[in-house]
Amino acid sequence: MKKTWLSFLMAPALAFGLAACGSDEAGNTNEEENNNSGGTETEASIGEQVDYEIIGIDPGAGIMKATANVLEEYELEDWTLVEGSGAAMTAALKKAYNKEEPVIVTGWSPHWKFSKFDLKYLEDPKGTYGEEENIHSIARNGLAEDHPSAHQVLDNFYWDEADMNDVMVQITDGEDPEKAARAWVDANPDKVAEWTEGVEKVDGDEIKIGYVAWDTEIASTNVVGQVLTDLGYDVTLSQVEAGPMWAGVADGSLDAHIAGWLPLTHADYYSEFEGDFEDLGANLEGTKIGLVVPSYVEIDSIEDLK
Ligand code: PBE
Repeated sequence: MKKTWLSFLMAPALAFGLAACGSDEAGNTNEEENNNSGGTETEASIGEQVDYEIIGIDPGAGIMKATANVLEEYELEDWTLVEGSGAAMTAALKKAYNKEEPVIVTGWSPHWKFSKFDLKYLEDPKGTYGEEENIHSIARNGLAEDHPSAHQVLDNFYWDEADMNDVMVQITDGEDPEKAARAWVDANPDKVAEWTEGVEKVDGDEIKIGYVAWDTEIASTNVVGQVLTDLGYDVTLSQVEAGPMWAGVADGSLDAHIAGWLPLTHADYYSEFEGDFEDLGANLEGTKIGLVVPSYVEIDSIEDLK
């Protein structure tokens, strides 16, 4: 009986290519992970396994700065935060996941990766990444006067994680972002009606919305783009980096963005341009950022990277 239980416990560890426990007396059902957290003669530390690399995204993203702070606060001098893009990060995650290899990425929620892969956030006992936050819609000053209908829709726009996930998953499964957004808008007339209630139609007025190629923002921006198009706007979705997105709304070259992660992730951009934009408040609540690993990676906390 005991043997059976032990082999049951051991099977996943072996299947994932992690080192086996050192000896049989580890078999009393508790804390098998202690055998795998580095230090045994056969097991490389998590740092060695991933070359002390954390797979990051575009350098302008708030999560990159937050992660640099994390490396400092937790004294992880040996580690490198690798710059790339949201797409490169998910590609690296997918590649490692399919081979059941360890990988550490900068991750955020909502995100389709949590519905496609079995993942976990590493605990952040120092709270460096901050608490849950919200995504805000940010308009240029004067938008309310120049394009009241668009301003009203942006102000009304509000959805939840499940909505956003619907669109993100479709895109991940290969759907064109515009078509995925169209399908969501067509399938959710009640929600769209809440954003457009009493809003007057226009006749081809041009509106330019900035966004960064983060999966979350590709989804939300395309949805709002479809809604504005239906109201008669000639909509341009302009893909930029995070800094130029905030700067563009502040200098008026963009009419709006709906990608303000606040109060923490974009705190620097917010204070840099404060006064030069209108904060229309949250369009989605309860976001999170942090370090994300596949569940089979046998560490649980950022402190385990030490
Ligand atoms: N993100 C997604 C962004 C905000 C949206 C968490 C990658 C960032 O870090 O700035």
